[in-house]
Amino acid sequence: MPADFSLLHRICKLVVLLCFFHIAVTVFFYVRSFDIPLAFPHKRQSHNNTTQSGLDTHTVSTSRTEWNTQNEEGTAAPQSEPGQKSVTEPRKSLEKCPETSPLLVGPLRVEFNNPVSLEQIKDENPNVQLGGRFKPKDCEALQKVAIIIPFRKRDEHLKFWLYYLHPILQRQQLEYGVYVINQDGDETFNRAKLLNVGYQESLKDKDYNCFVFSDVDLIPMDDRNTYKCFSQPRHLSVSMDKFGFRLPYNQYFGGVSSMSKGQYLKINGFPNNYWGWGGEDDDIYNRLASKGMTISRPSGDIGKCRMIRHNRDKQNDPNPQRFDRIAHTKETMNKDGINSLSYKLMSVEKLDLFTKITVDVGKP
Ligand SMILES: *[C@@H]1O[C@H](CO)[C@@H](O)[C@H](O)[C@H]1NC(C)=O
Ligand SMILES: *[C@@H]1O[C@H](CO)[C@@H](O)[C@H](O)[C@H]1NC(C)=O
Ligand SMILES: [Mn+2]
Repeated sequence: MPADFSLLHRICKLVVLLCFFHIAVTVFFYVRSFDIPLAFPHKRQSHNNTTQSGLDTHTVSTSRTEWNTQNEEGTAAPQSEPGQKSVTEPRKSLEKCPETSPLLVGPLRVEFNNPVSLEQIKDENPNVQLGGRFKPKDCEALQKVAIIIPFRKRDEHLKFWLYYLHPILQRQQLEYGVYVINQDGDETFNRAKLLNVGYQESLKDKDYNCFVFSDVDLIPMDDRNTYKCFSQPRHLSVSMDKFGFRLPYNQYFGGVSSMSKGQYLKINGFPNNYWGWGGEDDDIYNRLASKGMTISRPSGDIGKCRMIRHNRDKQNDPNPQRFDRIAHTKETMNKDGINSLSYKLMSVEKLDLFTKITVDVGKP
């Protein structure tokens, strides 16, 4: 009898212990998934050990409150056009689109298991015009956005990008064009220079007032993460699966970002001399900070995105000069940028779902 009782006692203890363990695990994962900026409140670029030179005075605010207010502000800087409504042609002028599109659906499922074809994407997006252009039918878009994608030999990724992004961008009621900037030849890749080329070439097409710079392998997981511009430069890919849905460091500006024309010109565009992987995004951050700008971001939840897994590209090894370069952004940025850009245009192809611009950017 007493033996049975002690056995029961032990089982009970075990059950209680298991319960505690379960709760602890649940709480741990709940807290972990909670939010990004609280994770590394004071470290700067520690994971790839860059040091910033003298530009540190402008810390990016990551307090929750500021993040949220910046999230809410939908107002963009790029209002260069006079806002006068034409009285003479009332039938042509549409109402402005609302600040928040009513077509948004929120979180999206994104996966890369089944390949997609250009035909299929075209059929599913009948309103996308030649060159990958779109504007809403029923209202006048608040911004004209050029989406710039630096590219070389990533056709499979591009298909997924087009498959996911065209429907999202249309639901966001943007007037937009997709520009794939293809680096010609097999020299070392130069992401930032390709972005400069995209800025310059897209403006030959239309008077865009906002530029979104996106890697080809990044797909947003929520359509409330609007691909438009804000009163401060915007970082859109804030919680990538690659980094465990966290921001790797507060100054991180890689992946997907947006800038109004004014913001872009204020920093003289991007550096042209970062050959190979890494650092160019930190240089861009230094440029922004040195001009007194801060980074606007969506919340970690809305800013979730997936990266298509891949091996490192050939001719895109880590750039050994990058640490030295980003230490001198402040001295170099005025002479190296959109004002010193030179390249050789090889071809411009207006395809069904995007405009493909092939360019020779030279070599290191
Ligand atoms: C960090 O810096 C040290 C010394 O400068 C260098 O040897 C090391 O490779 C760097 N680590 C990374 C991840 O870049
Ligand atoms: C540091 O790592 C981030 C994220 O991988 C990358 O975007 C950035 O270019 C790196 N910076 C340097 C200097 O290597
Ligand atoms: Mn990638």
